[in-house]
Amino acid sequence: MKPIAELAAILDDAAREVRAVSQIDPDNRLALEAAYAIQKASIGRRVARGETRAGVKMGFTSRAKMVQMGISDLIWGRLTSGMQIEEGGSVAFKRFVHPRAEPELAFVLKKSLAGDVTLAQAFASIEAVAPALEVIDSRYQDFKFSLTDVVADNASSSGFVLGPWCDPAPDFSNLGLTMNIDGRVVQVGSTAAILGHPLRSLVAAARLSAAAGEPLQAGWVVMAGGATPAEWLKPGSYVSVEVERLGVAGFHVGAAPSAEGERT
Ligand code: OOG
Ligand code: MG
Repeated sequence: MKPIAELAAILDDAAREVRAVSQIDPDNRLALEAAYAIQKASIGRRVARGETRAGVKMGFTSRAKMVQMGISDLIWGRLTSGMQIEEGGSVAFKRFVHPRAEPELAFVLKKSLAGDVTLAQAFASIEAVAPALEVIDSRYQDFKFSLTDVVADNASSSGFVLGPWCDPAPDFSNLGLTMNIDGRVVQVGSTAAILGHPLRSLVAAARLSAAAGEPLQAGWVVMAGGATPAEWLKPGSYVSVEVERLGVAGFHVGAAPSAEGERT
């Protein structure tokens, strides 16, 4: 196996240069700790280029996602400022290799949260909740990976869109949601699909990120995980999620470059 820094560079370069690479550990030979070390080193490269840490994303917190990708272990990844897509804004299709979007719920924290916390402690750390979309864009060819591959690849994280921040007090454990592409409903689900209650995803984020020496901070965003399977994105589409009572988050995917010049 190549050194961790080298594997991190392969994945980081693939993301920057928008090209897919071969799986680095198709047979799951790496220790999970080594895969997270690669992830950490690849995010370190982004931070060294001026991005700042924005929070944490959780992966495979719903059955729908586990089934779609064939992996049933909870994973986490690191969010940076460079991954945020402005709500209602536009992102160029050419930034991605083979992007998919999925509807999520996001939290923003008002205080740090670390270790083995209770649901009540997790709840008390939340400043607000928002409807959210995640754009995942695996750096691996054909979007195919082993558990250690996807961990090393920062859980396929590529972009996130945050809708309006809402008071967390009203129960958000079972809110109906739809994902829409160009006005067509493409997925229907509920926030309850996320570990039975999205707060459990925050509890897991607190434990896993503290164990990695990076406890959740006040002001950080935590993406709870996809509530439904992800959908492929096409150039020129408008993608949105609507969560009952919380509202809508959406973004445009820029059109593909054309002969007349590039539009984003
Ligand atoms: C891995 C990331 C999973 C989620 O919300 O479950 C994830 C992938 O599906 O490529 O982000
Ligand atoms: Mg996700």
